[in-house]
Amino acid sequence: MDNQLQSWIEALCSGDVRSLARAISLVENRGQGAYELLKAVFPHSGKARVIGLTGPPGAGKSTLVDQLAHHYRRAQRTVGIVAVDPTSPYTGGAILGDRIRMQSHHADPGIYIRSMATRGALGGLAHTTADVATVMDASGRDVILIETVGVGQDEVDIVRLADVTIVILVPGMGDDVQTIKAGIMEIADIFVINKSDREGAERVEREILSMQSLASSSRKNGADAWTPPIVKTVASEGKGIAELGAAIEKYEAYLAQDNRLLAKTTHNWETRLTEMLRDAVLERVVRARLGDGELARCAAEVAEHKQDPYSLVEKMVSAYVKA
Ligand SMILES: Nc1nc2c(ncn2[C@@H]2O[C@H](COP(=O)(O)OP(=O)(O)OP(=O)(O)O)[C@@H](O)[C@H]2O)c(=O)[nH]1
Ligand SMILES: [Mg+2]
Repeated sequence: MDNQLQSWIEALCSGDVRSLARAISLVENRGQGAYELLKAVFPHSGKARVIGLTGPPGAGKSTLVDQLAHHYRRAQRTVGIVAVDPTSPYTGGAILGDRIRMQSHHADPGIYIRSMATRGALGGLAHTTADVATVMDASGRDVILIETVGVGQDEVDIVRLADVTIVILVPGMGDDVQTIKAGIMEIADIFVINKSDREGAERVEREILSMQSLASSSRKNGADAWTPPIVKTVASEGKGIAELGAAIEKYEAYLAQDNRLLAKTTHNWETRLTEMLRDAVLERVVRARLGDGELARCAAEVAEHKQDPYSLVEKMVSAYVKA
């Protein structure tokens, strides 16, 4: 490792915010030396508590993250926030809103906020987010909060990087609870019903409870199985935050037993390694075999049935991967 990189990493691991910012930018842009940095940083990571928050657009995720950040700061714990800015039209204006809301932290170096755009990331978003979290972790942040919009598989994947996954729902979603349950219901370690000041919070709670009872009767749960608790919050007023903090702590205690955290992390790494491998191979093949527009040309040939896709993929891969 060259000296420059070494002193950069030393500064980063001692908590220097400018080194952290530089490292995150490099990792996010996948700039030259990004992997070198990640390799060097990884051994210093693994100490932070990573908490993922997901839920539909506008559910109050940023407000809740903001409140949780304050909650942990009161306990003298340092916080890193990764906000994945969705490109969805719903949230075109929310990014600015996030910045304004999060300004309340700006005076506090104990909170470091980074927002990331989902734009243009080809399958790499989950990795980039994970890598940014790793860098924050290595820099000594005690708690890392990751906000994503839980509407698609990508977001589910991102949240799988977390030790604790919080799924946020709001009243008035109607049948939406049913619609989204397939994607994000199973990943919740804790449910939050935010905007509980609005009508219908009880109804959402009932729906979650009935889904949970369905799930537990169809599954052979051990007596020690975790049933995600439901916490009602009014994030904009800071209500329910202490209860949420307590629910997180309870889940952490659960994870600490019987090697559960290690088992969970191992499971997460299995998924991540598979994805990393897939991307690495894909990148090699794409970069080596396919020049500009080549993939589009191949796609056109397949679409016109001039080529079969099976032979095509076989040919591309076999040139680089020896059987
Ligand atoms: N009534 C009410 N409004 C809330 C509550 N929590 C947040 N809000 C408001 O809901 C709006 C959206 O909040 P955000 O925190 O930006 O929601 P978000 O889920 O981060 O939104 P996106 O990131 O755009 O998906 C804001 O105007 C908040 O002030 C709550 O508990 N009750
Ligand atoms: Mg937000």
